[in-house]
Amino acid sequence: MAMHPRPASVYGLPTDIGAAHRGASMGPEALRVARLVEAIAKRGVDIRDEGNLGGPRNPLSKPVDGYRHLDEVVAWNRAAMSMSARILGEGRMPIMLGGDHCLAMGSITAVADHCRAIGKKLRVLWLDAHADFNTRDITPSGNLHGMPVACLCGLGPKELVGLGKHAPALRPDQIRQIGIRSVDAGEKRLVREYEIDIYDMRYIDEIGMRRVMEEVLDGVDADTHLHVSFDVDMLDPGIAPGTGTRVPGGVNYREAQLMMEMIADTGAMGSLDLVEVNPALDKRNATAKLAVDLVESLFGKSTLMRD
Ligand code: 6HN
Ligand code: MN
Ligand code: MN
Ligand code: MN
Repeated sequence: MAMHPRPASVYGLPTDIGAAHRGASMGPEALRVARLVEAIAKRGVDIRDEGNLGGPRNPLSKPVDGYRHLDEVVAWNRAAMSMSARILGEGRMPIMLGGDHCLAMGSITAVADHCRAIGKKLRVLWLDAHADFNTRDITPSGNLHGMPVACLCGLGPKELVGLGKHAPALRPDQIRQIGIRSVDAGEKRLVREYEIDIYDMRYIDEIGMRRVMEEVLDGVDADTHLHVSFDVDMLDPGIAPGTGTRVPGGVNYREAQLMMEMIADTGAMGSLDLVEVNPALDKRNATAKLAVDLVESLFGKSTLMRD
C-alpha cells in the first residue's frame, strides 16, 4: 500500500493518577529524551509537539467506593479528550504520551466521537499484559488504570462512562487485545461475558505473531480508523523493565517489531497512546528507547520502499 504519512501531534500527560506506584508521570519526558519526536520526523511525518497538559497532583489516597482518585482521573481524562479531539479536528493524528493507562479513556473517547462524526469504522488494538477490564466490584486494587476498557464499554462510574458525546464509547467487538497474561479472577468472568477478543501469550506462542496480527487486522480497510493503545508492559520485562506492573513472559523484541510493521502496512493507524513508561523503575531509559524504536516501525521504518 502506498503510504502518505499523515501529520501527527504529540502531547504529554505527566501523571500517574490511575496507578498504584508513582513514576509514570515522568513518561512523557523520558520518551522525548529518547528522541521520539525526532524519530517520527525522520519518517517524513509532519510532527508537532504540543507539550504537556496539566492537571491535579497525585494525592496518594486510598480508594473511595472502589475507586482511587476518581475526581482527579476524571479531570485528567477530560483534558486528554479535549486535546485529542482538537488534534483530530485539525486533521492530524493524536499521539498521547502517558502517564498511566487510565488516560486512554479520554484519548479513545475522543477518537470514538470523531469516528462517529465522520462515519468511519473504529478498531482499537489494546497492546498490554493486562485486560484492564476491572470494575469497582471486582478490582483487586481500586486503581483506575486497571479499568479503562471496562469504562469505555459502559462499565464504570458515570463521569467516566459518559465522558464523550456517546455512551458507551466502544462496543466490545471493536477491541482486540494482544499480549495479555495477567487477568484477575473476577475480570476473567467479565471479559468472557462481554466477549472481548483476547490474543493472550499462550495463543501467540501457539499460532505465532504473524497469524495473530493477520487475525486482529482482519477487515481493516480504507474506511477504518485504527487506534493503537500501547501499554509498554505488553513487552517482556527483560527488555522493558521501566514500568509499574511487570509480568514475566511478555512479547519479545522481534515479535513486537513484527506487530508494529504489520500495523504500519495497513496505513490505517489514526491515533496512538504510549503509556506506562516509568523512568523511576527503568535502566538508563531503556524502555523509553525501545518504545521509540517500535514507534519508528509503526511509522514504516522497516518498509524497504521508504528507506
Ligand atoms: N495497567 N489488574 C491489575 C489491577 O490492579 O486492576 C493491574 C492493572 C494494570 C493496569 O498496567 O495498565
Ligand atoms: Mn494497561
Ligand atoms: Mn498493563
Ligand atoms: Mn481520522
